[in-house]
Amino acid sequence: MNDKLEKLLQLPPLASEHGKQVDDLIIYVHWLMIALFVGWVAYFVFVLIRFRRSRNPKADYTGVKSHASTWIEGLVAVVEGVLLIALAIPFWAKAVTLPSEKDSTVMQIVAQQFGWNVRYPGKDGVFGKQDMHRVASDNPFGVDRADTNSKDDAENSNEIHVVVNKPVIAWISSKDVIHSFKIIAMRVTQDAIPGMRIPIHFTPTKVGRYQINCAQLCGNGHASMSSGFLVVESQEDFDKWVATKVPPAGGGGAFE
Ligand SMILES: [Cu+2]
Repeated sequence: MNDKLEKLLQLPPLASEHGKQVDDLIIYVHWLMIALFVGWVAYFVFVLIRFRRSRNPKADYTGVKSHASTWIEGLVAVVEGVLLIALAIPFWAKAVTLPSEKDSTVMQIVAQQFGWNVRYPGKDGVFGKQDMHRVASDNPFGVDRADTNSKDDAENSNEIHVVVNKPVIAWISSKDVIHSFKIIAMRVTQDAIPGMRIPIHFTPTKVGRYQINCAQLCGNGHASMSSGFLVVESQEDFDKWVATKVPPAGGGGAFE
């Protein structure tokens, strides 16, 4: 039954571990909406016939005495309560609990008008020092290039690579206005807000190339932020790629 509704809703391809739960919640909410729609339409038709003019030439000032509507309202509230307490809240608790950094692909993402910048901590697993006064068009992360820890940090724009079946922790921020980092296939969306670093996590389950979208209208070039891509690949391919994205020593970084 759920599969049928899933086909009818034409949910986009799914490539992350938790995404099934998102889809299930969407489907359960739709079942509730279908039940409400059918109920309301049936009631509407019943009222049109039952209280038609020819049968009720004079207005009835007493009105309805039955308490059926109260019971039905109570039932709808119970179903909504179950969706919220049994599904949505535990799901949210999971969404805000980060996996261990050691077992994850960790990255920072800074959105800007109009694109996505990504930074990885490199082999040492430690991000180099950052300072907001260093933020510039060629240094969206404000990295202190002289810091030893930043020497092996990798940077790139508009293409973010991750490892298949390995959790991803991404710290989302923005350089200018509010953007929203959204990858439909991963079922993740997070606003990118200047001055805040907000972590998200997900585990990609299928190798492939997935579009990144900006889900907040952020200016003239908003639509062009869809030219960002998430590439899901093997650990081996990821290691090779990340090594090519480490700026050369003495160089100014990937954005110059
Ligand atoms: Cu944007």
